[in-house]
Amino acid sequence: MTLFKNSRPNPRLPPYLIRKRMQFKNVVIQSLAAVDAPVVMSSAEISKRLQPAMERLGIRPDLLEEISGIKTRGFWENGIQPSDAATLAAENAIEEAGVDRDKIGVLINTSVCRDYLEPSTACLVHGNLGLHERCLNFDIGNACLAFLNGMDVAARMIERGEVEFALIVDAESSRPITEATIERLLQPGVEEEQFRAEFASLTLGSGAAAMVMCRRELAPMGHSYLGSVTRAATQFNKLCYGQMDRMVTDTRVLLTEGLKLATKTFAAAREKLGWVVSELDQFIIHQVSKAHTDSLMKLLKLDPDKIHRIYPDLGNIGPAAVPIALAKAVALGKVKRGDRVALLGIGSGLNCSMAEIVW
Ligand code: MYA
Repeated sequence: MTLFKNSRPNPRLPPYLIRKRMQFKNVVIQSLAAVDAPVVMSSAEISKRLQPAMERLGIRPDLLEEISGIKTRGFWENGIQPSDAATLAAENAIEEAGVDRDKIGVLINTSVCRDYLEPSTACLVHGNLGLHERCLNFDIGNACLAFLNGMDVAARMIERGEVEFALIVDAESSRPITEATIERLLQPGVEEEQFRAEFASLTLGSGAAAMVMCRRELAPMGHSYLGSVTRAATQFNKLCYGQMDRMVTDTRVLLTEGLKLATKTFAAAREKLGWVVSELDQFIIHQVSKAHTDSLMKLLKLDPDKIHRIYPDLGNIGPAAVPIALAKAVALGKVKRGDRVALLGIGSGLNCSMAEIVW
């Protein structure tokens, strides 16, 4: 899915930009593309495959779907690497932007999943796209938060005049970890403790996203990126850790401490970005599960109509979740031109960032 033709200038930008402390005056989002992974895997199917283990451990069969709220997630076809999916999303975003690819000055890949430990996924995507030799390319790794970090780094380079156009990409592939987790949990010696520790791995989904950002004068109809705030709580850096085939999560403490950090970061956004809950039109939240979304909504007193949920169909797609949720909210008309949109990201570590755009 690619998005939006730039058709009208942004009507709501000037008055309130004057009021607030903007970090970026010259940065816009020119295009955004989201690609769904085509192979649908339901929670019912995963639970069916895990039935012998769940029965033996006395875990109710509907737990995964009922408690997490995740009905399905996507997988890529076998053999599709993260760099392939990221390239696909990037091609869509470049086409939508209509940008000459030789003018892209930096490519940032933010995927958790990767083809190899080295080289970087960014350089595989750079090569696939045939970007210019002058185009800087690198990965940013920060768990589920990296796409927001990528946007912020790109924005700094654009604002400083170092590059005109930046491309941020992300692609996640949850098939390997889901398959490996199911196989492991079916082993005869597995106890409830291990099942609980690996439960979160079953909520992961696949997908890809790409965004072109540039200097405002190059895309006057673009969507303003205003800035972000971030907070860290790295005393909790072992609550969720993983490899391509195994992730271990303390789901309860992660939820509690994640919410505390989100509250702290939201307070920073009130202070630095001038946020008032009722004045923001849409909240694009990192998609973890029903429990996380409902708790955050209650805590920050967010209007449920202002939160677009993609986890029921797509699961937790890591750093791709925020750009994909934004793309889908735009496509559905939930985010309209001129809307003030809060991007709320959180990642294992724990790190939390919140950014504002004016669509
Ligand atoms: S890291 C990935 C993290 N992903 C997850 O943790 C997803 C899975 N977790 C969940 O869906 C919830 O936490 C669950 C608990 C459902 C687990 N294994 O009242 P409860 C049973 C098996 O305690 P809740 C990332 O994305 C329990 O026995 N079963 O449930 C980045 C009970 O069963 P029963 C389990 O606390 C960082 C039932 O569930 C487990 O509401 C994200 C209900 O129990 C388990 N491990 O949910 C940071 N645990 O009914 C966090 C419980 O039969 C962000 N059960 O007695 C937080 C803020 C959100 C966004 C912020 C944006 C800025």
